[in-house]
Amino acid sequence: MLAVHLVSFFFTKLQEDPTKKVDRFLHAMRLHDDQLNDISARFQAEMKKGLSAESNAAAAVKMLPTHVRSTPDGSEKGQFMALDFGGSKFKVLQVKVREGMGIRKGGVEMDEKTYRIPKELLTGRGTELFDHVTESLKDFLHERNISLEKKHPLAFTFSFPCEQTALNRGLLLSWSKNFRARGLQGKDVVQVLRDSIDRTGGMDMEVLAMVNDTVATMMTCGFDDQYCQAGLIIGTGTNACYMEELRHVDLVEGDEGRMCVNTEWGAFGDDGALDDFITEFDRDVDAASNNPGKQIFEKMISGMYLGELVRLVVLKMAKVGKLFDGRVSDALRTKGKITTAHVAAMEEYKNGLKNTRTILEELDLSPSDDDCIAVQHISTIVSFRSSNLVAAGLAAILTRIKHNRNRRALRITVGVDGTVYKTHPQYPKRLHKVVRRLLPDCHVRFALSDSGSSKGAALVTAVAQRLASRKRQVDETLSSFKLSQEQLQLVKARMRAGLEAGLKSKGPSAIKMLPSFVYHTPDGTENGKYLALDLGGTNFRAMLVNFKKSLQQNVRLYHKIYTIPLEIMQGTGEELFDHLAQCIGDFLDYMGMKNARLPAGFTFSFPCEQTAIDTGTLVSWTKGFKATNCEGHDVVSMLREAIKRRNEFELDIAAVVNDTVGTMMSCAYEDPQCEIGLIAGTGTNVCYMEEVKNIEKTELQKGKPEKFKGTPDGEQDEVEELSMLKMCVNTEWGGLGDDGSLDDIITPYDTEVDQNSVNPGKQRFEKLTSGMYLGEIVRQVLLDLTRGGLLFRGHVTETLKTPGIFQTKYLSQIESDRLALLQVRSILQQLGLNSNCDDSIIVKEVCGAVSRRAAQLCGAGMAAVVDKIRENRGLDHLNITVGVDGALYKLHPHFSGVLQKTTKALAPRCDVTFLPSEEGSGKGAALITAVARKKKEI
Ligand code: 0WK
Ligand code: 0WK
Ligand code: BGC
Ligand code: BGC
Repeated sequence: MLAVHLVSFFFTKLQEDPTKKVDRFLHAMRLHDDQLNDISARFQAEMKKGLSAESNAAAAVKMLPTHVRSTPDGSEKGQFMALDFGGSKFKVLQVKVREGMGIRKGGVEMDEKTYRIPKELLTGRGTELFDHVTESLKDFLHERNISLEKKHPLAFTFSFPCEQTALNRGLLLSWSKNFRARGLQGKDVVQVLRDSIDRTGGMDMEVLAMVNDTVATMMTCGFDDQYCQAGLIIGTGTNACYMEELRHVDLVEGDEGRMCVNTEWGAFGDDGALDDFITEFDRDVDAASNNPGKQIFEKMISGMYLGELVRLVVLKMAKVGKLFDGRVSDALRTKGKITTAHVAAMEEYKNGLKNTRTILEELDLSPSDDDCIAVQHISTIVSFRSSNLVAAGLAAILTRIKHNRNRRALRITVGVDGTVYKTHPQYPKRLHKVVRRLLPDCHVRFALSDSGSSKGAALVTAVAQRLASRKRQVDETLSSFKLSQEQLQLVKARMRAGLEAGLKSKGPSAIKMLPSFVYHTPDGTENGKYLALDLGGTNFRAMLVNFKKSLQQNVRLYHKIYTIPLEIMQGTGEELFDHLAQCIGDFLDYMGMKNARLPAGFTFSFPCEQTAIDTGTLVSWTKGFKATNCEGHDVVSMLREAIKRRNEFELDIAAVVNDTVGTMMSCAYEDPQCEIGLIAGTGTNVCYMEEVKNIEKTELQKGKPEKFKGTPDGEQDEVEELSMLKMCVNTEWGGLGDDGSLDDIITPYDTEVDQNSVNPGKQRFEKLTSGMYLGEIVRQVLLDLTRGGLLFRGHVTETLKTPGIFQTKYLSQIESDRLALLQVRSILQQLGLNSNCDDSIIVKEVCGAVSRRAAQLCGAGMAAVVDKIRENRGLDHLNITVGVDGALYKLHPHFSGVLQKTTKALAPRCDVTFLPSEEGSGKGAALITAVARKKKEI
């Protein structure tokens, strides 16, 4: 009896367990965890390669930026048409998303219809394929009585690798799966769709977003589960996407926040990275595919190929006599005869074996039970390898997310879709199990996208719509800051008219054109020590300037800066000048020159009417100054009295100059061609050397300089001389527009700033162009955009309502190209403004629009000045230098460039060199003082 058992045992032993035979035959396909971890590590390396700008071009795994920057945040709403193209089914849908209610709460309604795609179109002309798509869309509209007139936002799920530069722009890199239509590779498929919609006609669609099916699947599941940060398709094809840190996505500007990356992992291995895992069957599948060498990873995993893999294994085992006693049928030899659906059927719990027999008999085979077990096991191994490879890829992605977020443990949800995952009985369980085994410290949840990806596509479109409408509204708001060439020409003409009027009219003119009594630029003979006092826009500066004959052109300077507290700026004139006197005292003390009784030049950066070089009556304060009892008074006397009151030191104030004049002189010391001084700082202003004969409003002629007095010989050369005589005129161009001449470009934001200023109605040009006001204009625009819900989620914070909170220096920082949006956010943070990435982009845009207009307006003004000088001198072409100072010109990243370009464009017959002044206007004031003293000595 025992003997019988032994024989039958060995016989069965001999009669080997069919699965063992298959295990051995397919050992290369049975991957264990080390191998999976190895594949996972390889894929992580591929991801890095794809993300980095240097190695992206050569990378097999393209890591395509999708421009989807956030998963759903519940604010999405609207009605959308959607096209779901590229999977096994082509669907046209209408999706209705209602505000803030999750899917479970029925927040999204979908109405869909699947349309067949005739086989020939898959390999026909691309335009014909898209026409079929748009004709189906039109048919759906008809069938569902959806208005053909109304403009419908359209969400386009296109499940092929596309290089996207925006949500609604994507170049097709290559077809995959069973699509091979001609003439579309490298084309922007969104444009191709638009053209096809126009060709089909009779409907109005706005294609707002194109997304990959993985992205749409992530968004669909993300609507309900905020942990959903990755999308996975295991269908006809396979692919995955996830939310990557933007700073790692080199191909997209900005490193703030996150962006969804479509990995296109189907191509993993196209560069040979998986060769040691490729089996002969994989090679056969690839060789017979319509894209050999491509999508290697996909061909080991996805539904389009699993059935074929099983067929080839069964065929091979049959050929070598390991199945069906070596008998092979034509059907078994025929490509595609075993489908992935067959594989799934073979693996069904209960009916798996029965299905296997049915399927094999349908292939004209007559399998034995063992054959059926073996073939079923082949299916198991092939599909098991598929889920294992997906698990390895997913493990790589989730590990990367864990590192990105610096987490020891990660809780995440993966949105999944695709026929293999949905219809293969064992697939999901196997996948989940292996993923959790490979990632013990990750809590991974798989969310099945139960209604396809179009919901997600609609959500992306909702975001795109919101972003598009916000951009439209922001552009509209900023359009009033965009000045056309014609408008700038007009400003130039009005500036010119204002200069002319200011030279003529004795009475008040918008542009005051104040004579400075500085007749010529320095001639380098200046010598000695001078004290230069400089009351500018934001601070007071005392400076010791020492011109040493011996040191060619070499000037020694020592200076100290003192702030002017607001209460002093807006206190009494006495307090202001006492404060200046105290600062001077401190400086002289610091220099040990209290008893030096130095000759001093006083740079006073406010409009002063002068009748001589050492007197100046303040016409009106500007730039936030409002000290009382100063306007209409001689600022030199007020300073002298303050010094006397202090009774600590003495000064010989020999000259008072405007900071533009001081700046011109400082720069003329370096470049004799410098005959214009420009300040673009807290305030804005320009001076230039005007022909005395043109300064009609004053009896200057009568006031001809000493040296001309009484020279007996021949009036002629005197007249000649006189006509050649020039004097520097402080234009005070800041006043342009005070007569309403700029009302057509002044925006309501400017009016608001002017109204809130200490000198409403005054200095209108300055309030459009200078540092004191640009920040306020930006704040007004940001307020308006926030009230419109376009910014900071519509939260108007106290901070945003605080005048002066947005200093102009922030503009310079925010607009610097080097500064990433991150820094913009931190500046906003410092201001107590919580912003997201989109907010930062808008803030940067607003700052850019405001500063660009300011620079253009100054450029238009400068064009008027240089053209006037050119015409004064009857020149066809003028070469001239402008000495410049001011924080806006010097520190703003774009201001000076735009100003120069605008001047060039509007005054093409003038070659204007802009020379930033090194030591401010102090040296200039000292030079003028030196000249003034010399004259006094004569
Ligand atoms: C259903 C989605 C579609 C995606 C498809 C993939 O709605 O966007 O392309 O899943 O699975 P497949 O149909 O290729 O099996
Ligand atoms: C530096 C000059 C000073 C002038 C100032 C203007 O020395 O005279 O007032 O530039 O620039 P702000 O300080 O207003 O930026
Ligand atoms: C395509 C992917 C797509 C995947 C799943 C692949 O062949 O390249 O873009 O996401 O199939 O449909
Ligand atoms: C003043 C000018 C000064 C300019 C630049 C303006 O507010 O009126 O006198 O030159 O600011 O500081």
